[in-house]
Amino acid sequence: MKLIAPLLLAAAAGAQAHITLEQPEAEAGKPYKAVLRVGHGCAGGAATKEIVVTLPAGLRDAKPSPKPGWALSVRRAPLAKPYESHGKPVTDEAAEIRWTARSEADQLPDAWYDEFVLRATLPAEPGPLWFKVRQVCTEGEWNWADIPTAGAGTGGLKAPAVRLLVNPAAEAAGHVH
Ligand SMILES: [Cu+2]
Repeated sequence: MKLIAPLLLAAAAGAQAHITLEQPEAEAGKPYKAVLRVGHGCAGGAATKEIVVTLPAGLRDAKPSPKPGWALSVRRAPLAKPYESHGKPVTDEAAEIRWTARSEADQLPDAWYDEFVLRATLPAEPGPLWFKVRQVCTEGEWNWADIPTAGAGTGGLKAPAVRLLVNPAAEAAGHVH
C-alpha cells in the first residue's frame, strides 16, 4: 500500500505544472516574446525530446529563437487573409515551430527546466490566443491542445493549450493625449 501515495502525488504534480508562458498577458498589436516554460517531462519521468508549437491564427511574423542542442524547423502555411508589409504582399506565415533535441544528451530530463522562445507581433483584436504545444518524450507525450469553451477557465481540462491573453491596446482603452 505504501507505493500508492507517491504515485498519486506524481500524477497530481504532472497535471498542475504543464507548459506555461512567462508573460501570460500582453498588449494587442505589439511585438511579443513568448517564453514557453517546460516544467516537467512526460508520465513516468520520461525526458522531453521534442517541442512542437502550433501558432494561433492572427500572429504575425513569428520567429523562433534557436537553442543549442536542438534542431529548429518552421512549417509555413498560406494565410486566410494576406496583408501588406513594407509594400509587399505577405501570403504565407509561420504556422508551426519545432525544436528537436539533436542527441540523447541534449534532451530535457524531467528533473530539469528549460524555456523555448519565439517572438511575434500580436493581432490588433483583444482576446485569448491559444498556443497548442505537443511535448514529445522518450516515452509517451503530452498534447497540450485542449481549449475551453468561450468564457470558461482551463481548470477542468486534462491537457490545456497555452493561453495568452491579448489586452486592448493602451490607446483603445481610453487613453487620450
Ligand atoms: Cu504539468
